Amino acid sequence: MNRTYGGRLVSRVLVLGTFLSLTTCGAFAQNVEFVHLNPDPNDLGVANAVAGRFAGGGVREVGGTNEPIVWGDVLDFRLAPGSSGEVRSMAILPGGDAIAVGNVAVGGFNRGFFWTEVDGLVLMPLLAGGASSTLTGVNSSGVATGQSQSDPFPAGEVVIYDTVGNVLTPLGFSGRGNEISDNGVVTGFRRSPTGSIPIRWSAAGGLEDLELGPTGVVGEGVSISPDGQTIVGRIIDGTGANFAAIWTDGGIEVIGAGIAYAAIDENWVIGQDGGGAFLYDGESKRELQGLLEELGIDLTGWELQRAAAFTDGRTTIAGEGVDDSGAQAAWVVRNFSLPVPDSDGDGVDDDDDLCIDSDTRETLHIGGFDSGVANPVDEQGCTLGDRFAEVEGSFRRQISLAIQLLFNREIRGRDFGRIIRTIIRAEIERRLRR
Ligand SMILES: [Ca+2]
Ligand SMILES: [Ca+2]
Repeated sequence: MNRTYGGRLVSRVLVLGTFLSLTTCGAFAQNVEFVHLNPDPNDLGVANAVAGRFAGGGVREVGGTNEPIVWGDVLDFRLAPGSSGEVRSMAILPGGDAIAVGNVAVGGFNRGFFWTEVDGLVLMPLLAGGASSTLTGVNSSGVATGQSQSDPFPAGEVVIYDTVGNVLTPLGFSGRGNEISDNGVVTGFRRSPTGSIPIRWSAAGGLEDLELGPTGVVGEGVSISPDGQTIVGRIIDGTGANFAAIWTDGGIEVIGAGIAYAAIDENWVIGQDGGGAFLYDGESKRELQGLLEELGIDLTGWELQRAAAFTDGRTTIAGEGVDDSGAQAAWVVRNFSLPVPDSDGDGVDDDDDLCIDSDTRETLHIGGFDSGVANPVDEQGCTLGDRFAEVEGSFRRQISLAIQLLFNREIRGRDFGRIIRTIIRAEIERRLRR
């Protein structure tokens, strides 16, 4: 514990400097926050995972080494300085500590590891007859999955590794576990003579193949929702093209080109397609970059290429892309929510707009006549035009509205005169038409 407190002390000393560097390229709008995780121009970032205040992935430094790294909000952790590797998944343990898993090069072989702030980096033991391994997923109990070379399966056997009890369990088939849900359901792929088959595995249900759909030839489950109900990933058709797929009890749903990388449930899935990072909301795939720009985040010069991981329910998303200097960059978005539409385009979101279909003409029109008076929108989303539309056809109510606006100092005397003249013109026209 002393070490932990020591670490916290160092963190406090470094708070200011690191916080500034983290937020240099951050933009703030409403509550949404976009953070460039590796703003140092010497670092190139990949974000595969996010958990609580941490995000993890890989970073390539000037020396050309892809190191595994965990970015914190106050302190970054280089898990294996000078060694190549990558963080693949993260979770928050019951005590509140973050755990990261991934792989790191040791003596020419990739080795699966887990990392916590308290224990640092710990290599996963090897199976008999194996030299290499990787860990790709971890859940909030510290149970991880991946693959390890073994005697019967030199290409790699799917394993479960309980990092808390240090228990390594081979599952008896060739393939790789990619992610494990909080209730212990594993997804990934198994190797077959025809290629990779997406799978679901649980202690109770054993190994099941997932459907490939009408066009899939091979595929893999990339991730699984925390509750174990929704698996996402990809199928690959006969031409080699990727299609993002969602598997539930109801079978497979293919949501278009690309790869799905993470899911909260079948209606909240992120991934990558030809347009870059996407968010699928149960109805359509939408470009994350466009959604963030709608929320006021300035992403000029950026290209968000992949959305890779969620945490904190639906509100935190991590991934990578190209930053405004053209460098590969890892990013995290916090406090995200879908932008609320502004149907009438008056600048007031539908949720707050009392006049949902405003008259947004620049000037106030009454009975078809242009008064020439400005037609501003108020905080409730109603324009002067909306308010006159409510009393359309009543000369008396139009006049009293104009008087009320004058008394409330919403209009000036000159505008009052113009409005009264317009009301009279409209009234004369109305009577002539009778
Ligand atoms: Ca509006
Ligand atoms: Ca409105």
